[in-house]
Amino acid sequence: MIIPVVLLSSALLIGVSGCKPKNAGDATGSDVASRVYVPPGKYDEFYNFVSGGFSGQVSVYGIPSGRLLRVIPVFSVDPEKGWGYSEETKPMLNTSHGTVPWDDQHHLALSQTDGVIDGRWLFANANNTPRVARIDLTTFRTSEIIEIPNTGGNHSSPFITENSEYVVTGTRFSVPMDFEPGDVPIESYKKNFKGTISFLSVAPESGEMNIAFQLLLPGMNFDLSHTGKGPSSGWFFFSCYNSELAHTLLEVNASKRDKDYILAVNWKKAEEYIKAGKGTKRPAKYAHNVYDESTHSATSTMMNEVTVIDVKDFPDIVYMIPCPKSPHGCDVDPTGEYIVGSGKLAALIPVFSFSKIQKAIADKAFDGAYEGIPVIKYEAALHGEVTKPGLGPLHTEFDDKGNAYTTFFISSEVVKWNVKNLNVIDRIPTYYSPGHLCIPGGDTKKPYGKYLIAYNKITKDRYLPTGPELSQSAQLIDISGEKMKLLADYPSIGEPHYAQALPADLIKDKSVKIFKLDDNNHPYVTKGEKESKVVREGNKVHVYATMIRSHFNPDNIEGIKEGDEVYFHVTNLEQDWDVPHGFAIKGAINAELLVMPGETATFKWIAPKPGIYPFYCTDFCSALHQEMSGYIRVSAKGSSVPIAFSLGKNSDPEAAAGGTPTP
Ligand code: RUQ
Ligand code: CUA
Repeated sequence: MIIPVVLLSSALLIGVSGCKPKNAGDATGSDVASRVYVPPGKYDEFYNFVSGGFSGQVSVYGIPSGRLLRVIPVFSVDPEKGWGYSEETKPMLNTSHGTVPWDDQHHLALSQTDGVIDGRWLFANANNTPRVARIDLTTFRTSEIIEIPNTGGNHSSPFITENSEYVVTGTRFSVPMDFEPGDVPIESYKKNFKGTISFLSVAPESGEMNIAFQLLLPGMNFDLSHTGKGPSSGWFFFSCYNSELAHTLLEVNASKRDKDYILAVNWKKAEEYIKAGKGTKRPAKYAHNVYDESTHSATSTMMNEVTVIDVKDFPDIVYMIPCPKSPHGCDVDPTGEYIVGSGKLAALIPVFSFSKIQKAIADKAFDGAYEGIPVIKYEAALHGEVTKPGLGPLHTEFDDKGNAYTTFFISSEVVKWNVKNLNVIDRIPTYYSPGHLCIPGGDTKKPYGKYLIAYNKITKDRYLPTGPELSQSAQLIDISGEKMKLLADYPSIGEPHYAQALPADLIKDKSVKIFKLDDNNHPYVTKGEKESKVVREGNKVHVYATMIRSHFNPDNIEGIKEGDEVYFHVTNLEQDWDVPHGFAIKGAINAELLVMPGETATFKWIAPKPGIYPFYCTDFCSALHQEMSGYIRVSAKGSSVPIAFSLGKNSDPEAAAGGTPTP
């Protein structure tokens, strides 16, 4: 999140280090306790998918209990699950810069059909090295990652259209385009730096993404976005700051103007131009990584071209709407008529009307142009302003009763207001300084207006101290009545920004329990213990191993030589839910692998100096889990020890008696 330092320090003064608000969020009433109580053995009502910020991952919580159900590895390597450590998953983190093992994950978008969450996929952005990931909600795994060229800081991303036609991303940093020289003076910003918005098509069946086209725009910073719906279907709205086009001390230089803009994009129009062949193909280098559930393996393909439309040449695609003071959140209400812009430094919230925007365009009610893009008159687009709502509005979500809920970073609260009459209805303090908030379905046509979760940036005194670093905090708020009610606090992983949630019933029965061994098309699968083997190919050794409660086959391996490249292809033969096996070798410069039932994963090991190396299963899989282990013998480079592998074979009596090892 981008909050000027000045603001942050005033937030500390107002909300945090100063006086604690009265009624310091004491949610101990029995009524409150029963609202979040999920009895043992019972399921939560909602899945809540929460961005991990600088952890690069996505975490999944149950609502209302606040129980952490899973952390899905996405952009960061995860030794717990072997993500980015197995040969099969390494390609997922490939980029045009090589392997990037980390990112900063801010926003999430659930796939939609007709503006309603359909429970198929979850899209996630990487802010630092621009990428978008698609997570499959049957496996809770990352299935695809695509890099976005011509972009610096993929913040305004990913936002999805009503029928998941496109996932849209906007660049935070404007930069020289990849197809132009990049070695230019930073001072030439105005001339050489450009912004882009990218449209990633989503294949209706497979969900596979492709960069359909990019719009070339002035070098502003694109912050956040939301899709139109209903009447505004076919449009997109982006908040933009730094219309000053500053390239240094943005805290001051990008906050000079009274108003920045919301960019309204007619994406249907843009699509028409693309279909009519009006786009220009430009060279670009970006990775497209896809995980195949049939081979349990990912491939990374380097793409080399992208289609670009310069909006200067097609002026009816984009319009600017003035929006006070560095807009951040840009949120569209469930009816699709109202667009809320949240100026981080503004003392009011402007709400724009889609029909007024359309009328203004038809009437040419423009206030000149910004870098060639028509600027609609503020009043002509405005539905109205929420006055004195709070300080530092950031993000807005909606319920199913015509209300909006906005987070206020500086005054540290969530404010409920009516979208039509713009009256403030209620406010509730948060602890402290919320960024995003989430209402299940709260950015779709169909919000489930029962709970609201605020994601707070500052935790201070909410939990037992844990040294200088405190975890971020989520707060669950009951929004079923007129007044909001605080129900619970719970710590969160990384730094949550946006989150999405859906009713558990929508996906819980589709959750994959095992991978069918019969359908395993991994090139190195071992489908039964009898097929286990060790094969030498020059200095490469392939170990075809199986895992089943509670042994590996083979569990004694000899004939490996120092410097050999050894690939342990381990197949988990189990066909039972919740029986993964792990694999780890002493001294290996790698994480463990965690292999799901029916799956094959590969552990690469450069055989170290001669000796005996134990390996074992890391996941407590049975009463005899501790017995699930084995030995690898590594011999000197020139040794003549033949490849040998076995399970349960009795030892050679002499060697067993401690005799000298065979040379
Ligand atoms: S943006 S709150 Cu990415 Cu608001 Cu974080
Ligand atoms: Cu397999 Cu423990």
